[in-house]
Amino acid sequence: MSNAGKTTTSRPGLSEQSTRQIELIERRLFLQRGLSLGALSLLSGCAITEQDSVQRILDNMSYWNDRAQAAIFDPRRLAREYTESAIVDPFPFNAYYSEDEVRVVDEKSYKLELSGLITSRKPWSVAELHALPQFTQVTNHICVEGWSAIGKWGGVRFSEFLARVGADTTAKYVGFKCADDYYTSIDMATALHPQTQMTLTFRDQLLPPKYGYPMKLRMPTKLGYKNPKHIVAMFVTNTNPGGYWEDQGYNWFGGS
Ligand SMILES: Nc1nc2c(c(=O)[nH]1)N[C@H]1C(S)=C(S)[C@@H](COP(=O)(O)O)O[C@H]1N2
Ligand SMILES: [Mo]
Repeated sequence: MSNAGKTTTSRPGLSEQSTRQIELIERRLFLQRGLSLGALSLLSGCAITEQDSVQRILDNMSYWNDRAQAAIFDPRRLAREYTESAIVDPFPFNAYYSEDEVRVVDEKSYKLELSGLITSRKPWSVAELHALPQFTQVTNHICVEGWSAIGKWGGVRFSEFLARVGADTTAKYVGFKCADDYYTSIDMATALHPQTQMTLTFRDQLLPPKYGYPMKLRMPTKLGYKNPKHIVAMFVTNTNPGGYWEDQGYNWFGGS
């Protein structure tokens, strides 16, 4: 998702931030439910006119949505897997910046830092990650910008990595920091889902810089923006760490 070229129509009496949030919500409602904000105000019985009520409605809706999605998430239900003939080529690139600004991480200086509720916090090198047992999956990636694409990713089952480093899997969240300014976080049930992968390869090749070298988290049960690329640090916590787009109004759970 890139902000470039997006215009924000001003709404009388509302700050730019609220206007932007309304636009994000409208977009999501429309994509997910075919609802307009007008329809929502009829349903909720609220005239969406002033700053306070807008903020309250948005916060409550997003919180309600997180709890509802967490409650219906089935940790054993698998996202669909496809045959290799379904792989999209070229696979789309997306980030909050354009492709010529992709962060190129240097293998020699790279360390994956671990912190929070984890017993073995030793940092991991790229080679050490590649030495762990690997699996591949051909799954669909859905971006809220309006595209989806099937790709093939390989890497380490995240639940196995969490067990290996002694993560407290009774904690609520895993947070991620990336080599760019991106950050996000996920619920523990999704972290432990069998298709959640610490991804090291794309189409059987080393993960290219634009798709998140040296490591990204790939979850076919979540929307694109929940899948952090170029992960440099991860931590286990009971305090929701939010995320780059989530903190601007995108739904935190972000299930697909
Ligand atoms: N570090 C980082 N990770 C990120 C992003 C980003 O800007 N920076 N964008 C997210 C979004 S919105 C999408 S759709 C996917 C795009 O992944 P792709 O380039 O492999 O298609 O990466 C996600 N992870
Ligand atoms: Mo996205």
